[in-house]
Amino acid sequence: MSCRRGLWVSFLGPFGLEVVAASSVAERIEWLGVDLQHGDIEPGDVAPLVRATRVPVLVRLASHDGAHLARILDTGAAGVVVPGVESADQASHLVAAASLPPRGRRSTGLCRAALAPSADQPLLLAMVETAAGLDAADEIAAVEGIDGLFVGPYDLSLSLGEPSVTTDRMVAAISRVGDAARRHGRSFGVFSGNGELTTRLPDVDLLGVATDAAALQAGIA
Ligand code: 3PY
Ligand code: MG
Repeated sequence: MSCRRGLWVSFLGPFGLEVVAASSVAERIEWLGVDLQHGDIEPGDVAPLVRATRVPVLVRLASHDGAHLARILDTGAAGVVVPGVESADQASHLVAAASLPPRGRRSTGLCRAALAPSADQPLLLAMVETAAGLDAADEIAAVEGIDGLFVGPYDLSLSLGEPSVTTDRMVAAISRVGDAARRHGRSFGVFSGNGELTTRLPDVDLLGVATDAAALQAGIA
């Protein structure tokens, strides 16, 4: 997969996404990360956002709760990004929640996902953003049904006690996660939001370039 650039959405509504789609760089935004962990978006906002855009929507969940995960997949989102995954056991629990039988125990029903073409194979991306997650990156990537590892460098820098996301140790840690993903044939993503970090990253499949809030602030400035 070549590098696909995404915008992280923490407060925009459907009209905001239409404004993004009408911007001069719209064709360079290839996916949206809708954030339920931080920011101002509630689970009930997700389906209208999915409807309002033509690009795939990856939803960052608020927790590992299986019912929460399944409800979000019911919206027809292209996938979920699960924060703070730290073990193969947690990854297996997420796979079970995200997959229909026989692989998992996700229930089927007449929901929006049943009408959407991508509904059968939503992506399950595990975030690596703690020291424990970093140590477990290889075993998480090895779990069948995990489609990719996605680094959260800001939490990871806090967990590792690093003063910024651009230190050599951070770049090495992020590369380690990328190596684990590649070893198991998984996708590799990073939220960056930092130009210097972006230039120092290894090859990534999914690059979170900026948040909507940062883009608005930069536009105002
Ligand atoms: C982090 O850097 O911790 C993130 O979760 C980015 O979204
Ligand atoms: Mg984080």
